[in-house]
Amino acid sequence: MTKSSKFILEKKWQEIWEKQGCFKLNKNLDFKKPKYYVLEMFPYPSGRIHMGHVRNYTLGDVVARYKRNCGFNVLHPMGWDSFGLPAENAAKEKSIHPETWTKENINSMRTQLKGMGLSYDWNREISTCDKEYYKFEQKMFIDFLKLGLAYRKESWVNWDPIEKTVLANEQVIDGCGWRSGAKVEKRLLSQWFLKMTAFANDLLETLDELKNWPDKVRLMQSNWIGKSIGANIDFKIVNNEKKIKVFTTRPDTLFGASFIALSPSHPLSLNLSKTNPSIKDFISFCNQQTTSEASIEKAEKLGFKTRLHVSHPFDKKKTLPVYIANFVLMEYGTGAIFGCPAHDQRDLEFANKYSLDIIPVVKPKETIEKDFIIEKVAFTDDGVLFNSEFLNGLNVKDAIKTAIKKLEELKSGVSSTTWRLRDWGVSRQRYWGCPIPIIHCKVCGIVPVPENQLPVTLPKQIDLTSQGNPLDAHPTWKYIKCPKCKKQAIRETDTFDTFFESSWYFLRFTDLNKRIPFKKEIANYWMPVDQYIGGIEHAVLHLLYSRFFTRALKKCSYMDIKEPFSGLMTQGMVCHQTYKSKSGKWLLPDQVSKTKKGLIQKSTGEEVVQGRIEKMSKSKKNVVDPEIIIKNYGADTARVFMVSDSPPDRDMEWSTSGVEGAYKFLNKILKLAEETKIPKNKVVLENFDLKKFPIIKKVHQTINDVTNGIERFSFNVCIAKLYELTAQISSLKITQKEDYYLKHYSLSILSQLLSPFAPHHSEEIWLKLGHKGLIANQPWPKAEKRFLKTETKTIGVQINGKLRGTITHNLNDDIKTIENLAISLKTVEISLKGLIPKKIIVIPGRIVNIVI
Ligand code: ANZ
Ligand code: ZN
Repeated sequence: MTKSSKFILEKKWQEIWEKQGCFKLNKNLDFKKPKYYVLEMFPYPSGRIHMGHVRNYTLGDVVARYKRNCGFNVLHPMGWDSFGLPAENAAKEKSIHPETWTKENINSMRTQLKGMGLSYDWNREISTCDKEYYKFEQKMFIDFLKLGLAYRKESWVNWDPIEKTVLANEQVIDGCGWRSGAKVEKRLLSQWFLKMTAFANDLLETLDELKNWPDKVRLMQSNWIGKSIGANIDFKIVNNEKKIKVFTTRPDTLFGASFIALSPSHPLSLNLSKTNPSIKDFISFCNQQTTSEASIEKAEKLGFKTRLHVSHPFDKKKTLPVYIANFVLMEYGTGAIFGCPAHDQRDLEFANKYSLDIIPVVKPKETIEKDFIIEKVAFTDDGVLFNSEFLNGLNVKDAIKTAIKKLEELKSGVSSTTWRLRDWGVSRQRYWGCPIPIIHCKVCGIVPVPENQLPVTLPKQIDLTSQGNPLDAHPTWKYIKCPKCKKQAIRETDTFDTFFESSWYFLRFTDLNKRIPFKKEIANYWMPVDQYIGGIEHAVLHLLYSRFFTRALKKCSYMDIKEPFSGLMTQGMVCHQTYKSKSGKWLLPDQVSKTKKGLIQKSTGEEVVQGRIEKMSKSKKNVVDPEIIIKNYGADTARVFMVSDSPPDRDMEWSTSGVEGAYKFLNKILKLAEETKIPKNKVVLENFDLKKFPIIKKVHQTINDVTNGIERFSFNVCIAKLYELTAQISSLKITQKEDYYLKHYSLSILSQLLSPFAPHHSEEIWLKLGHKGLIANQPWPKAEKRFLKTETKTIGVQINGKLRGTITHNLNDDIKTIENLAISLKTVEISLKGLIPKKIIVIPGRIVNIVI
């Protein structure tokens, strides 16, 4: 098959699907049928699709097509995350309106996506910059405001000096803006916040229930939410009635305390600065640092010694000096700490710099007291308490409990929990975003825009070259009459963080109602998303915001589901070979040629260094344009190769030989179908002697393997199994009429199993084999047990890595069956002593490990 005819073949099927409305959800959907919601993270309309998109959407499409064939009502939509800074930048560079730029990009990307043969219901396409979309989130914000889930506060914010806007903590990576890479500064601004912390505990605890999420993402979210259990302790200021409240996770180390440190933004620091210019200078110096924890961790620990002292809660004779220190954050705990240099690395660095006492109070069990000296490295492990009166001899855990009890008796402290999670600052000083529906009135204060005046839309005319916030600089837009007192007032000129739009788009897809964001019953039916697929870079940003948002919407009675995504797959990167010239410049593959002497640069003849295989990126010149691949080889080739190389969650290497391989494979099946005669009569499988016709077993084994493979996201295994079946079919010898029948039968099943991966070719084969109707509409083939090989294997069962017995299982048993076999072993039962295992790891045919 020539390359251009491949293009025509694929186009033909895309048109047929579209004409028949194959993937359009029925208006009168049967809600009694089981549902399956497959969603890929929607793209930012940058202009062209890249290989990361191709991988992402192929993965989703395999699942969506498969689930449709299995009889589910499948929701598989696509849309555009279309607000954001690049549109403003393009507007500045090319003098084109952000809206025009965005719409043009959407149009070309939609065409590209359609060329991939993805089974989307294009009737449900949404674009978040469309007022028919964002009008609903303006209403949501007002509802949040009513319930106290949105509020305004003046706070220190992360300021990105290149993007000239505020960034949320989640958007600061290693002290730099997540998009611009600029060093982030601190600024005091009045901002809108969403009360993420209201759900901190639930966001943390429900992570355990998200069994179909990667462990690493759950761990990242759990760290991000950061629950810390400890105590708040009051230190009384000497010669003063006031107290300083500190938060600590280590009240057991109180006898090792040698100083108190306040955050530069602590009210007491600010108070002291009023009468002390040196303190004032020190505080403003600290404010030039960024607010991100990572950079504070790395920066030199600096302090300013005040004249204040506090008394020790357990030892009234002892007093501690009070410092103001740059490493204490106002936003965490109480904004003040007690320093225990022996057992905290930061405190130790601080103590060494300012010659403060280092008093060890916890030592390793075996070490003798006088041999235990702390100089440069703090001791932070568990051990035995000493130097600590009533705590002596206890381990850390017990000492913490005892210390808290004592503090509570003395009324000097209480147990307390602190969270690392902050509320989400959503104000951005940008034009191309959703306007925040608020009016500031001198008389009435903050007034939400009345519902009948929604949506607040952006002014078409805008000068984006002005400094600062473009909406604020607009000559007329912000002036408006106050809806309450009718006096002159001003609109909020900030727009929402664009993560606002992506925090609920999956709900909008369930029902594109004109009047309301979605009908409750319909959202309840479709939600949660059964399989969400996207990049790991969103592990805390988008995924946490969405988890918050659904909870907030539930609280406002929009629907009844709190977790948005029950299954999550984070796909790996698409990588490719890189080349470098002798002088170290990146080279395009086209600039390199292979000679006997090795690789040389075509233009200069100079030697070329073969670089590493790296993530495709423009800067490294190793990008392959999907459009060219699709033009030359067809979309099915790209799709098959995308999944055949490695499991979806791993990085994969793009290679020309791999693409060629997929291309040949598809052509081979097509050719097999062309040569196959369509049998006249139906033959009954039961009548075949399996020994004489081993292909029957192979077909059913393959149905079983591919089905399990898709369910487990082992798409690469599916493709390998399809290769095997193809090889076996093509080696069939046709000697009797049964052979005709069996070849036709096996190819028909093969094309069905292939159809989620290579839908166009499968339709063509299905047609060539004389079947009626679209393959996309066929029920998924069922493996008949009696044809499956019942090979068994004996494997070891371990508890915490120790062998406790063996079991024998059928190779086609599912994980649950093997698990049950393992835990019902007598020896295992005895060792478990009634405990419920934390985790059971089953590798069929290899091993079972029970973790307790
Ligand atoms: C005394 C102490 C002794 C501490 C010791 C640690 C070890 P996590 O686990 O992250 O919650 N801390 C408290 N508030 C702070 C703030 N606003 N800025 C910077 N540091 C702060 O950490 C809790 C510990 O971090 C607290 O326990 C406190 O130092 C410090 F041997 O108190 B600790
Ligand atoms: Zn007013």
